[in-house]
Amino acid sequence: MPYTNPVIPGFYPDPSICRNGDDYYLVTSSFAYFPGVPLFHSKDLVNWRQIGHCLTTEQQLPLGNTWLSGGIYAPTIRLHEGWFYMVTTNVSGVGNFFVRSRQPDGPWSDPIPVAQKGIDPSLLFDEDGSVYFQSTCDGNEGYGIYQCEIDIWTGSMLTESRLIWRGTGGAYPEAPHLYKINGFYYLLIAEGGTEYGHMATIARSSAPYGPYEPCPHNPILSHRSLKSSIHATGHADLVQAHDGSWWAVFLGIRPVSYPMRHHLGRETFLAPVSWTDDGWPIIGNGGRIESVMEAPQLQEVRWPHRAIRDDFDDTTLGFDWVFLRNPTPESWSLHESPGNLVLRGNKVSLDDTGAPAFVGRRLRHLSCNIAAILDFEPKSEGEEAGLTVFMNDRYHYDLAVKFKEGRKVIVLRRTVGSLRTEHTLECAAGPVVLKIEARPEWFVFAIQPNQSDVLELGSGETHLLSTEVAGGFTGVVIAMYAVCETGQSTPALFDWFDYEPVNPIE
Ligand code: 6LW
Repeated sequence: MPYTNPVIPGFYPDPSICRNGDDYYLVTSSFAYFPGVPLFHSKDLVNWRQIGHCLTTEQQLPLGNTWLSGGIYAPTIRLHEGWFYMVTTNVSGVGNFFVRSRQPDGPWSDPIPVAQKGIDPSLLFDEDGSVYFQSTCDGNEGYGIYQCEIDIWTGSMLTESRLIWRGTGGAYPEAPHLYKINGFYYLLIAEGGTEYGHMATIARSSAPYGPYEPCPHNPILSHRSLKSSIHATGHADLVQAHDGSWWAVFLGIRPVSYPMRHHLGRETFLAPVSWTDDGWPIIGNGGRIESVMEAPQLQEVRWPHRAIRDDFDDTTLGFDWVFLRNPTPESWSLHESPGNLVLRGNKVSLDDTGAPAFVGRRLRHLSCNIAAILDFEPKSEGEEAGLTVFMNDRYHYDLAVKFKEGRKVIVLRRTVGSLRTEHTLECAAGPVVLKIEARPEWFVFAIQPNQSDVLELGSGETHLLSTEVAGGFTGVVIAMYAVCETGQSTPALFDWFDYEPVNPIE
């Protein structure tokens, strides 16, 4: 039976996977969004549901005012002797650290730092009880994959960091994962950078510190020289399924078209792994993967689709909602007005690198229709609340209700680097529906004031809010937000938020 890639659409990059019996758990990077490290669960490697995050407290994930592509880089998840371990890097904080938990959906422990430098940390638990810690760094032996042994209870380094492999010569050898398979230590890494030159390469040794012999048919995964609708494949992690078959999860992108080539962000893909007679893995069809591939021969378990409408009737936010950095408690509430998400703006705007009143979810489809109803009667100059199509603090489109020169207006603002346009329109009192049509080429903005007709206000090019233009490691987040320069904020009540993919399997 076929399945469609990506298996986790939207910017969920740098996937890592582990198995517990017939349950699979997968984590991805999250940068300056909070909570951090989204955690997914599957029974068949194809259908995934988010079951939470590994980093849910400010103590686990202090983000300060870091830039949006700071914070949490690549994580790794492993299971050993009944404990789940998630190791990652807060590039804007402590550096490399891990958390542990008996249950994958937490609660996860306080952070346990590991002194070895670099990013993309990973762990191998060896049969003799040794715990090997890998990361990619520019160390005293040059740039490459370094390893040390650690005490898995305290995180202390038990040995010095030593360079174990520089890769095959591609730029940026990173994303190491070490596996013990049939007596060999297999070291899987990424090279070529996380764009169109990306690839996965592998080497093996009979000893954990090498010498590592590169696979004769590296790269075992790459689309760097292919004509394909999928590119930048790399940053892979391997897992042996409970039926004995092998699979890889990895990141990739789906460029909208040539030459604009913008994309939603780096998404999570799945591909089968085959082994050569002399014990080397191959991902996909000789390193090439497709949008549609033959699914694992596992019992399919589907999860309920996320409802189009979130009516904020629960007492907690759904797992796919994120804040921008660590939210201030007073900036949001599901209790102040039951059945509404209430945002109270603070002085931090979307152009700042702080924590505005902001609750958003990743744009996970190139074509989808978004709407939210907002009841907001601002009273102080400059106060505003609405929806933002947010790539980062220098690239975002905002559709909001604002108090400007003594009156309530609708504002459509487009911020593209140093360029900004702003159009305003008188707005009557009462709730207003804010509408965004996301399409591969355009975001189209409209409003529907209190029971009246829909009024289209304008549009903004989609490719201007993509890494190709805005840079960084994230993708677009569609968020509800509020700002209040005076600090005396008026509550902004969002009664519901709709996210409707035009083509759910897109
Ligand atoms: C990730 C590293 C990378 O840690 O980007 O370009 C970082 N390569 O593997 C963030 O995704």
